[in-house]
Amino acid sequence: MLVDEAEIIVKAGHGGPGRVSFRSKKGGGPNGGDGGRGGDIYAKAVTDIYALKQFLSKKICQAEDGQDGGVEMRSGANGKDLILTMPVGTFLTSEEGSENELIKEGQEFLLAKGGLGGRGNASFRSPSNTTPKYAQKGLDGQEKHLLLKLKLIADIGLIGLPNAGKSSLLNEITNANAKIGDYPFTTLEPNLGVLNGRVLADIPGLIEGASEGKGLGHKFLKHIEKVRLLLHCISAESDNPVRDYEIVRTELKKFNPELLNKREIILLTKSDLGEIKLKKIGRKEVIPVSIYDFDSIQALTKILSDN
Ligand SMILES: Nc1nc2c(ncn2[C@@H]2O[C@H](COP(=O)(O)OP(=O)(O)OP(=O)(O)O)[C@@H](O)[C@H]2O)c(=O)[nH]1
Ligand SMILES: [Mg+2]
Repeated sequence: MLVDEAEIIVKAGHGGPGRVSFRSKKGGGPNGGDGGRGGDIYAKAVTDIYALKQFLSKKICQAEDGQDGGVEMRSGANGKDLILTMPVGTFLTSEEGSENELIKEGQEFLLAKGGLGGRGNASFRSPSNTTPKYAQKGLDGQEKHLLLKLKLIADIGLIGLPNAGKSSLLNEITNANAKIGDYPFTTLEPNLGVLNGRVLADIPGLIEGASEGKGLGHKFLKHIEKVRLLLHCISAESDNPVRDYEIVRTELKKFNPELLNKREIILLTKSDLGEIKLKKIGRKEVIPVSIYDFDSIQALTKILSDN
């Protein structure tokens, strides 16, 4: 199951308290060491698109606290940092409104800073007070409430009504092994495939009223907000392909009008099933394609490799 949203609380480590202690010999000066720093929490981008799954069972992510300061001026150990892996394409929003995005594999950034350790009594020694009897406590680590949203960074997005043959095409032209069904809403979560280094995303079919929550709704359109090319699939079985096209365009517009400005290639899928009369929609060419027509699949592969 692809988890594309999660809410977590990150708690960086608390700083360890400084120590109050004195050398054992009579009149010995203060020798309490400083507490260790609390561990920081970082986000790190990985290519595993399933990485957000870990947060289903891990809502509170806590880094280690710093250790207490020791005697003989020994500092407490710093708390270990915690690195949370998240897929490339994750958007992070904090409750206070700060935003961040993981765009490249290996990228890291700080989510929550660990608290400073407290100073031990040795560090408060001064000519006017040679036997300080106090030490600092150590500071709280930062705590943040974060919303994580995965926007898959696909290059090409397959869109269309349910049952238009999107997943079948994805399986034909990429290494994907998406589920196919002769009924609407076979695809319940996005499928990804790769063609010559380009990532294709196949999302669940859209229907009229998706913006009001019908069908699987708009939830998945965020995955294609960043693609540079849309492959709009219309089934040759349809009584009214132009209307099918417009239904989907309307839903795109309601989600984000900028989606309409993306380059698109219109495909008339399942072209083996009907006589192909539709050549254009507006000024846009319509390309017939069938998973049973090898030449048409090859032609499509070529078009996508050139685009
Ligand atoms: N004859 C023929 N049937 C096809 C072709 N492509 C897909 N189909 C059939 O059409 C049906 C729907 O295919 P899918 O690929 O699951 O369609 P989809 O658009 O992904 O559907 P959703 O995930 O529900 O949105 C299946 O029964 C496929 O076997 C084609 O080129 N020719
Ligand atoms: Mg599908």
